[in-house]
Amino acid sequence: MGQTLTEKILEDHLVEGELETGEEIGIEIDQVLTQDTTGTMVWLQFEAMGLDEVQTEIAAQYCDHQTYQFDFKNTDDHRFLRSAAGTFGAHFSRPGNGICHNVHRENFAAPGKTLLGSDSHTPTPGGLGQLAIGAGGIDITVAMGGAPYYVEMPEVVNVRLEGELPEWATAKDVILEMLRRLTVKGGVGKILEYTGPGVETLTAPERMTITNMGTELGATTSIFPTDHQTEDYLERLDREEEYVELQPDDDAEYDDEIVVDLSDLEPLVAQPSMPDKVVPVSEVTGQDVEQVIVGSCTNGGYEDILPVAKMLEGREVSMETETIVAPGSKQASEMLARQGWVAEMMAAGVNFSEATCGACIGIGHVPASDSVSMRTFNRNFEGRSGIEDDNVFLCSPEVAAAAAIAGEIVDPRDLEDELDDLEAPGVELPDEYDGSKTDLIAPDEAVDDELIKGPNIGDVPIRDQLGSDVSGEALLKMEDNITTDHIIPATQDILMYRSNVPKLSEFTLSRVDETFAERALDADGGFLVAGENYGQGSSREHAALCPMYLGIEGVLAQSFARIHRANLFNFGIVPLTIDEETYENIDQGDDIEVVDDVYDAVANGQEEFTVRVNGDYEVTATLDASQRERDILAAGGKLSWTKEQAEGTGAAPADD
Ligand code: MIC
Ligand code: SF4
Repeated sequence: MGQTLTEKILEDHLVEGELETGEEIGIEIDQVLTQDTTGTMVWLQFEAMGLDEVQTEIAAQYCDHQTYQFDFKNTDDHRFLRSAAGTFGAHFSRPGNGICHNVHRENFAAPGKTLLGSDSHTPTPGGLGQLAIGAGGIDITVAMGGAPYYVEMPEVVNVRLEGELPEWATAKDVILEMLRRLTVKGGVGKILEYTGPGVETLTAPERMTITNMGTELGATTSIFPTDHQTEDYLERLDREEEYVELQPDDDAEYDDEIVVDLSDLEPLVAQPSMPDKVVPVSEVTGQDVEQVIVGSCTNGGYEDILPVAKMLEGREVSMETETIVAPGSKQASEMLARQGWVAEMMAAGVNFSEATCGACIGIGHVPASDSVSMRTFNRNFEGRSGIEDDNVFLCSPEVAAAAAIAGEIVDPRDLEDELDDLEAPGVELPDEYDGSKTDLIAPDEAVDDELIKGPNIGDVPIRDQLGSDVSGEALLKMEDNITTDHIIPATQDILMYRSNVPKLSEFTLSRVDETFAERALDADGGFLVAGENYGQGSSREHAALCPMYLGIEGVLAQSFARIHRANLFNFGIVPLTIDEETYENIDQGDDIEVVDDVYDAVANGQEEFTVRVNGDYEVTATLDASQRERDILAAGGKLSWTKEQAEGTGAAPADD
């Protein structure tokens, strides 16, 4: 039987297990990336595990989320990260050099290699044939220490692309169409492998828009085969020697197939406030737009901004609409500036920003109350823009530019009919990506050789071994699709405490219930109850670390998002699955008691747990976990487990 491309790369990196769907596999990691808001914990954990040198081929530390450094705590984080990269042997990308995924794809992403990153959009270079997975920080720490990464072998789904995109339809519309069809949980437990004749019609950057936003489907990752488009992109980056031809076998067998005919696509938007609320832009035209932002790791590349610049050339943006362009990398800004496009955009009324995540997580450019913001980003979860009850639409750069010109949501095809000389800009790659590399510091150029910790850099909390009795109040009951932005928001006022868990914990679930953190601390233990897809979104392990710090011992949910589920194990919180009826019957404030000896049951492979509610009736909850996950949970989390192992064997700490 032939192999899928996913299986080929996994087989090349397999160190444990078999490539059978649902089985746990261990794979070797070639590259890791981390960024400023997850990176501080990564390096603190690296230090706490007694590791002293990065073992992967490439490790890269980016400073991209909070580059404005509103507070000395952000700047201290960046200084600490530079010192950690220097001390332990990672590349360091300075604040302002760009978003991790953009800078990584420009400099390091390579076909056939594995990449693990502490950011949920790590799958971006899947568009270059790299097998790239997002994970929690401590998983990155362990992989950087040279240990394999363990993951349940996902289903591999064939997404067969046919036809060719018509004018004004873009790569963003391909992934929005996938979200329309599959929803934000449709990709959980799956790798989406793109195949078919439509693939070669897409340039590598377009493919990376699609793989980037595969994260919003909940997919483990997304990947494209490599071909002349991949080679062409690497050549323009001056890295052609890294090209490898990678294709699935002709008789590869997939777990499922989805067919998307590119020729049928039209400009789409995701309406507020979920990336899967997708409709054709033509269905929502006429709404006033007060803000347009082009940027982010999904559509912040040179190739995304150039069409906007072309559409705005010689025009002015609407008086009612503030238009911001925030490039994904400094290289993109520099090239657009040298070619005169930045000046064109400025003359048209664009506010040209530094290369940063910024507004994507509500840091800067917070929309006005009761206003519509059109963004080329990947997430529009409610409140993520920095204001509750926001109205954020997600769209392609072309739809965003059309809205900036018209001052309202408009179908760019109608705008083309209305305006002289407006035509579909299409996709154009530069002859060469020739931006300077001044802001990327290689390990052999490191400026520091010891850690520099400002007063805000705290210790890594560590939990004791799991107890036999796990009981307490259902402290909070939540609905479906609770995001990590609900659990630990990433807005400016909160983000600066990412290296200070006691302080950060005060904000835990504050977007759902302001009293939660205090109640949890007072209760000294307890449960969270949630519907489907609990913890979707970001990779931030703080969404498990902070509840752990507050004493939360278990989460009862109908289902969990992949990265967050792993983070719960990594921080010693028991993730139990319940059915819909049980979810309906449990109320906030109920007394929950797991009847079994939890330590024994977890450690010894028990799957079904008896949960007594209010001392009154019993329900069943399930723990579906590998033995490795059970051992980690029983030890009180990955850090305790790693330490236990090191002490037990007297050997250097390692993952297995
Ligand atoms: C996001 O897009 O939500 C973030 C901010 O990039 C997060 C990482 C973080 O919370 O630091 C992610 O996607 O993993
Ligand atoms: Fe940054 Fe937004 Fe991309 Fe997250 S999704 S890495 S915040 S640009």
